[in-house]
Amino acid sequence: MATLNILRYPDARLHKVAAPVTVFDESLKKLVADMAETMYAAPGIGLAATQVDVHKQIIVVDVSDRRDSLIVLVNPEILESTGVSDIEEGCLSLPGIYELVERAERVKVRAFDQNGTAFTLEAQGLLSVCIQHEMDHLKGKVFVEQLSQLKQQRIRARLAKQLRKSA
Ligand code: GNR
Ligand code: NI
Repeated sequence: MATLNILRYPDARLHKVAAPVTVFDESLKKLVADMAETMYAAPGIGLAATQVDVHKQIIVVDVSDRRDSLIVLVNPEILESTGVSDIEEGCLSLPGIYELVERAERVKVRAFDQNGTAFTLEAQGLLSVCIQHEMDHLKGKVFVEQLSQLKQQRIRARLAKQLRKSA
């Protein structure tokens, strides 16, 4: 197992659109294990393959307090979404930035696990928001891009300042 490098916003590779997984082989299982290790080490509650510069539809999520409930979603699809959730989001690709994003409160998702077994999942609350956040990464979207231009400008200024301080 290995921890992977997480791309930081702004990086053009975060805007690549992920392709569906077509082969469920050992290399997929290794990538999923490395993504999980990377997410737990960060620490984060989710990670999309896009963030580690792999442009395939693969997500790992664990919103449990004990960090023992890993969910792997390959080729996820939203079947239903209802309600409106306002949960403040963070992102490992934008450390230190937390913002409210409008999301559905509940989603019903169909996906495959790393073995190629299909399943459906009904999620609400933080799990629902996290899955929607990760699925946006697979489409090449970062959560701050849903905010007003003014807020995005402020975030870019904050990130530039962080970068200058760490230099
Ligand atoms: O660790 C993370 N926390 C989080 C909090 C609220 C909503 C979404 C998230 S996902 C984020 C990890 C990450 O960047 N995933 O892409
Ligand atoms: Ni993210």
